[in-house]
Parts: sequence; structure tokens; C-alpha cells
Amino acid sequence: MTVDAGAAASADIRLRTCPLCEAMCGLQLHVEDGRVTLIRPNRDDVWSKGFICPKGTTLGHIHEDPDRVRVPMVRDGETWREVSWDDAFARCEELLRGVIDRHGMEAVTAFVGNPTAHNYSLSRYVAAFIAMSGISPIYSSGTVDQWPKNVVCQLLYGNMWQIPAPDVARTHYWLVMGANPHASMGSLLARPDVLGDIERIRERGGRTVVVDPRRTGTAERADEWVPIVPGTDAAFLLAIVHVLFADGLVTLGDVADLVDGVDDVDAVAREFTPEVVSHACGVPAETIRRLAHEIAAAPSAAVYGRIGLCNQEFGTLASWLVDVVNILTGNFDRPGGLMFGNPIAWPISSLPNPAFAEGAAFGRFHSRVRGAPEVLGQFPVSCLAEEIATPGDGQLKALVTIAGNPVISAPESQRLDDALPMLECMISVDNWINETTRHAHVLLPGLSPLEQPHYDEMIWSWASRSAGKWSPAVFPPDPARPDEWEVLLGLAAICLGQPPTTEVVRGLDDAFFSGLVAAKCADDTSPVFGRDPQEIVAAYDAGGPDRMADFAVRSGRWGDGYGARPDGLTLQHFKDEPNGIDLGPMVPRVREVLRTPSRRIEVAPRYITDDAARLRARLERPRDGLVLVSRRQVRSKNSWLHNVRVLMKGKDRCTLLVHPDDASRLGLVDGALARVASEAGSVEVPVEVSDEMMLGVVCLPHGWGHDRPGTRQSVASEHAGVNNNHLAPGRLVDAISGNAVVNGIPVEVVPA
Ligand SMILES: Nc1nc2c(c(=O)[nH]1)N[C@H]1C(S)=C(S)[C@@H](COP(=O)(O)OP(=O)(O)OC[C@H]3O[C@@H](n4cnc5c(=O)[nH]c(N)nc54)[C@H](O)[C@@H]3O)O[C@H]1N2
Ligand SMILES: Nc1nc2c(c(=O)[nH]1)N[C@H]1C(S)=C(S)[C@@H](COP(=O)(O)OP(=O)(O)OC[C@H]3O[C@@H](n4cnc5c(=O)[nH]c(N)nc54)[C@H](O)[C@@H]3O)O[C@H]1N2
Ligand code: SF4
Ligand SMILES: [Mo]
Repeated sequence: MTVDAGAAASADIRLRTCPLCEAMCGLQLHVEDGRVTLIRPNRDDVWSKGFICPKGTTLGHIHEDPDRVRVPMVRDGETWREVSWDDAFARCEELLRGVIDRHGMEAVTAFVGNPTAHNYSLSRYVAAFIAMSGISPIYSSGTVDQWPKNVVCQLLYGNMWQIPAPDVARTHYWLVMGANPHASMGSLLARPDVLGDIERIRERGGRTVVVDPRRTGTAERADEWVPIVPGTDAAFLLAIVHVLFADGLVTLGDVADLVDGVDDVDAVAREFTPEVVSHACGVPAETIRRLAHEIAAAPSAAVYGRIGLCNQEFGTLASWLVDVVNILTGNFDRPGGLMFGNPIAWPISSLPNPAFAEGAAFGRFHSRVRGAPEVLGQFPVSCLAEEIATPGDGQLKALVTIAGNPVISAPESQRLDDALPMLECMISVDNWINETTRHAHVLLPGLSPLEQPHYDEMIWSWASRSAGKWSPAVFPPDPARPDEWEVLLGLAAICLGQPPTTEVVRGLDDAFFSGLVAAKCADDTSPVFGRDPQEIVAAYDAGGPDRMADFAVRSGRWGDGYGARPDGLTLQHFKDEPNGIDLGPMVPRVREVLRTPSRRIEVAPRYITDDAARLRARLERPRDGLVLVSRRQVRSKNSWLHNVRVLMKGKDRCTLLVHPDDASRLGLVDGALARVASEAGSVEVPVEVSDEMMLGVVCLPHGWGHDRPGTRQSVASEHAGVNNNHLAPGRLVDAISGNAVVNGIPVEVVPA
């Protein structure tokens, strides 16, 4: 992409939502001669109003990246060759059917990665692929991410994906724990310009406090930084809860008639006084007391915890206590507190899991090698390597990866890198040959972000406003090329023993669609409740994501209900409003959302509270020496934007942050290499001495380590960096969610 102001004046301007993160920024693309010449913020976007970050201006580069795979590829040994789609599917059929015929479906699994959450075609149809193929269990980046939150929301609210978000647009007090929107732009919290909200809270006379082992860019902007020993947030929050009860500050507010188990929370917190937890957390008892009183006294307050609270030893307890503090202080389901988003088009994840209608069950089956219990249908992602590498009945022989790079993102990633070549069949639905997909036998590329329509399926579920935006494709792809949803249904067909032909794929799409229509016609909150599903199915003569999105709008809260509400919305309304449609801020809606068997907020599930015993034992444990945490960077997106040259300018970003006193104690010099070792492995990486680290904590960014042979990401491999997951022991998981522990890893650091 070249930025040429003269050319831009005559350019064709297209509006589009950036699919790279949860900020969902509106972009203005200048297109000339089939190329993007300039990307600017779209100030008329109803949602983002002109906010963007440096990544948003690079969609043209991503589209044009010569390393991006555009045609299917088949690998024979070390050699890749381009093949036709028919030949690619024939090879998939041969390999995948071969495994199924020889070893059965239990030898087949899938790994689903993060970009599925940012691509309508993938997010809708991964669900179809999993449901229809019969693959179970699958693995996902979810177990190195938000699985603790999913457990909490399943138990408290009856749906793992109804995740309440802080209403930062209206709150007077924001407690940010283990999140750094300065880099991430917000996560499970959709809001453009989250950092600007910190200023706006201050202008309202409020405060923002950041609890993090690192004085992040977010902490710099906030009113107070509270450093905390990694992995001890649950103890810190229990002490806050203790103070709320001890000092008579508990008030449930609007949800008072809806909460069960408050006394049980009191009982759990009783022994966790600020004085008891202070040493382990590294936070003075007076600070904990003061923060508890500040939260309770604020006109409204929102406690928010994200990846630093999930990817740690007590991920579920900590994530649970975030919601508990909001509930106990009357800050749940009310403006300025923690609220459920209210999407215009419902996401597939909002449908409750019928298996849990009578309540959630965990450990319904166990992993073969390690005996790990399933949690919400998945095993920890760190089990994947051993399930492939360990011979015996049920050994995994086939893997389908969908928009994931677990050789970088999964703990103890070296073991997975070693195990993948043992597979008899590996198929990757992905756009690059990277550390993971280089092991695939067949690579089935998706479309570029500019070649497909876009509507954020999931992200509006935790957005600060009820809004929506549809972007058409900027460069329509070759019509003979399947879109990702067709690729996924083709693979499902193969698993079902059917040929992956267009007719079979259409049939699967129709069956999936009919199932969703039937579910909504039985949902008493939908304008299509009670209708004949056939009547709705008959309204369409073509399938695919367009039909799905139209249905999600029309059967949603503001939908036209197929005639039931003539002035209601359809997808066409979004197509006619390229700047988006905004229907207002979050509203209280817990009563509508709740799907627990009791239809009440089960605030103290035994499954979670019993884990407090493990936390108690942690408090007795002597403080670890040096521990490692992860960080994110504005110009990266997990592992996959390091091939964008403009984002890679400037000095090396993959550095080990070390506090000056730790550096001098360990003989580490700024800019010199250090060797970092854990029980899992070791890496050598340049040191960056920085007083933004808490003493005793070092920090590496995640998503690096592009030095593997056989990848085809020319820019990324020039800036390889190191993979911090070489240091994360796969055995370390949060016991009750199975989520990986990649923060708070004991390490030794010496000059290299
Ligand atoms: N140590 C440590 N580990 C972590 C984390 C951490 O903080 N620290 N964070 C964890 C978190 S939160 C996450 S979400 C995971 C991420 O883990 P993953 O999801 O495994 O990793 P990504 O780097 O997001 O990989 C994205 C993949 O999708 C491909 N891709 C990009 N766009 C598309 C598309 O449109 N279609 C298709 N088909 N493919 C596409 C890319 O080429 C890449 O292979 O990492 C986790 N791992
Ligand atoms: N630019 C950019 N944006 C992204 C991504 C990206 O890679 N780059 N990834 C996206 C994805 S997949 C996700 S899940 C989100 C994540 O979004 P965030 O949760 O905001 O992610 P991070 O920026 O990694 O911030 C995590 C913070 O947790 C802190 N931390 C680590 N351990 C602990 C602990 O034990 N306790 C406490 N209190 N804090 C701890 C770290 O120091 C860090 O500051 O970001 C998304 N947005
Ligand atoms: S913050 Fe950046 S990456 Fe995220 S949506 Fe906006 S422009 Fe895209
Ligand atoms: Mo994530």
C-alpha cells in the first residue's frame, strides 16, 4: 500500500469494519485499480466515530501479502504444490476417510483458533462443522484464554457465552485486573477507544485503578497502579469480599431478589482477611481495605478481569470473584456496573447448551493420557500433544486446524511441534504456512479480510452499545473459489462419509439453518416465537452466511420477525447503512438472559467455592523466586501479524522486561541476551530493563518464535523473536477450568 494523497482524492471509497480486534473500528478504504491505496478512520461510523489503531491501516497489506496462500496446497514430504480445489478435497477425503476407516472418529480432532471469533463465515460455521462432523472433543485457544469465564458464566447465569462486561461508558469507578487495553484495545469488553474512557471517567469525577504486575500503558493512564504477585488475584478479591461483609458494605441492589448463595460467599471469604492475603499478593492490607470501600462507595463501579486473571493458577476463582464483587456491591446489571450486552443480531453462542438444561456437569469424560477431566466439552489444549504422540487405543491420528497456530499459542509448544509430524492426516484451514500449518498435509486457504463480507458475530455480545455493521467484500473473490463456510461444510461431509460436493454442502447448510430456525421458534424472547419454522426457511432461496445473518437480525430483539413487526430490522437495513446502526447503550437484562435451572443467579456454585481450599494452600507456599508473565503489543495480533512489514518497523519488540533491581542482582544488562529457563524449556532473548515491572516478575510478549524451518512468512522470519510458550509447562492448568497457566511461571534468568 502506498499513501498518496493526490491519488486518494480520485479514489473509490469503501467503508469497512476492521476485523482484527474487538474494537470493531470503522475504516475508510481508498481503492484504485484493484488496490487499497489508503486506509483512514471513518469518522461517520456510528460506533467507532473515527477511532482506529495502527493495525487497522494494514488490511491492504494483509490482502496483498505475497506470502498469503490463495490456492489450496498439498504437501508431499518437504514439497508443497498448488492444486485445484477438487484435488485438494480429494486428498482430504483420502487422508481423513483413511483415518476414520482405520481408527474411527475418536482418532480425529480439531483445533479452533482466535480469528474464528472475528470472521462471520468461520464463527457461524465452525459451530456447524463441529456439530455435524461428529468430532468430539475438540481443542481450542479458548483453554489458553477465557475458559475460566465460560465456567463462571455457565454456572452463575446458565450460559457459558453470556459474559457480562463492564459498562465503562457510564461507570464512576473502574477496577481493571489483568487486562491491558492500551495494547489489546479491550477484550470481552467491546468499546472503541477504551483508554479514552479512563479520561472520561476522571472527568465524571471517577477513578480507574489497575491491578497488574506490570505498570502497563493502561496503568500509566489510570489514577492508581496496584502491583500484584501473579496468580494471587483470587486471594486479593476474596479479601475485598471479606471487607465488604465485615464492614457491612454488601448491597445487592436491583438483583437482590434474584441471587442465591450470598451466605456461602461470606463463609468462603471469612478467613481471607486482608492481613492473611497481603504477603502472598504483595499488596498492603490497607490498600485492599481502601479499595473495597472505594468500590462500595462509588455511585457506580465495575470490576473487570481479563487474560491475566484467566491464564493463571486460580483462573476460575479469580474470574468468579470479579463477578461476585460486582454483584455484592449492587453493581450488577445496572448502568455503570457489569452488564450483559444486547446484540441486534444474536450470535450462535447465545443459544443455551441443551445438555446443561438441568445444570452443568463437568468431568463427564476424561482425556486418555493424562486423565484430564473435560470442562465444557474440551480438554486443556496442552493435552493435544500427548494425545497425538502416545500410542494406544484412541490415539489421535487426524487433526483439522481452523485459524489457529497452537505451535506458538499452546503451552509447552515444543511438544506439539514434535507431535504434529506423527499425524496420518493434518488439514489446515488457514491463510499462511506458519509454525503450525507447515505440518499440514493439505492447506485450504480462506479468503482475505477484504474478499468477504463482514459482520461481527460474537463481539457485539459484550459491546457497550447495541449496534451492528455490515461490510460487503471490497474485492469479490473468484466465484469458483469456496468461502470458508463451504470449506468447513465440505470437511464435515467427508467426516459423514459423503462426498464434499456443492449439493452435499448445500444440504448440510440447509439442515444446520433449519435447526437454528427451529431453536428460535421455540425461544420465547424472539419475535418468531411460536412460528412454523418451515415458513421462515421458505423465505430464502439461497443459503450461506447472508441467510444466517439476515435470520439473526430478523429473529433478534429488533427484528421484523418476518412480518410480525413490519417496522423491524432486516439485514438489508444494515446493507443500506454502511456507517452502521446504533440502538443505544446497554440495558439491564439479566432476567431475560438467565438460563440456570433455577432461573436465579447461582452466586456460590460448589464447583467453584470448593477450589478455595487449593487457594488456601497456595497462601502457605513460600513465594516463588522469579516468575514470568505475558504481554501483548499494539502492533501484533497474537502470532499472525508479524508478516506485515509496516507493523514490524522500529526496534526489536520481543524482549524480556526486567525490573532494574532484578537486573543488577542477576547481572543482566539492557540490550544483552539473557537465558530464561523453566521446568519446560529455555529461550535466549534480549533484556529490556524497565521499572514498569514489579520486582520479581519478568515479562515476555506472546505470539513470537518465527524461527521454525519450513514456514513461508518471509517478514516474520526476519523478526523471529522467541516463543514464550516454550517456558509454560503443559501440566500447569487452573484445576477446575483446565485453562492453561501461562502467567506466573517460575523461571531462572541468567546472562547468556
Ligand atoms: N504465553 C501465552 N500464550 C497465549 C496467550 C498469552 O497471553 N500468553 N494468549 C492466548 C490467547 S488469549 C489466544 S486467543 C491464543 C491465540 O492462539 P491461536 O488462535 O492459536 O493463534 P493466532 O496467532 O491467533 O493464530 C491465528 C491463525 O489463524 C490464521 N488466520 C488469520 N486470519 C485468518 C482467516 O481469516 N481465516 C483463516 N482460516 N485463518 C486465519 C493465521 O494464519 C494463524 O495461523 O493464544 C493464547 N496463548
Ligand atoms: N494488539 C493486540 N490486541 C489484541 C491481541 C493482540 O495480540 N494484540 N490479542 C487479542 C486477544 S486474543 C485477547 S484474549 C485480548 C486480551 O486482552 P488483555 O487481557 O487486555 O491482554 P494483555 O494486553 O495481554 O493484558 C494482560 C495483562 O495481564 C497482566 N497479568 C499477567 N499475569 C497477571 C496476574 O496474575 N494478575 C494480574 N492482575 N495481572 C496479570 C499482564 O501484565 C498484562 O498487562 O487481546 C486481544 N487484542
Ligand atoms: S483497534 Fe485497531 S485492530 Fe482493533 S479494530 Fe480498531 S483498527 Fe482494527
Ligand atoms: Mo485470546
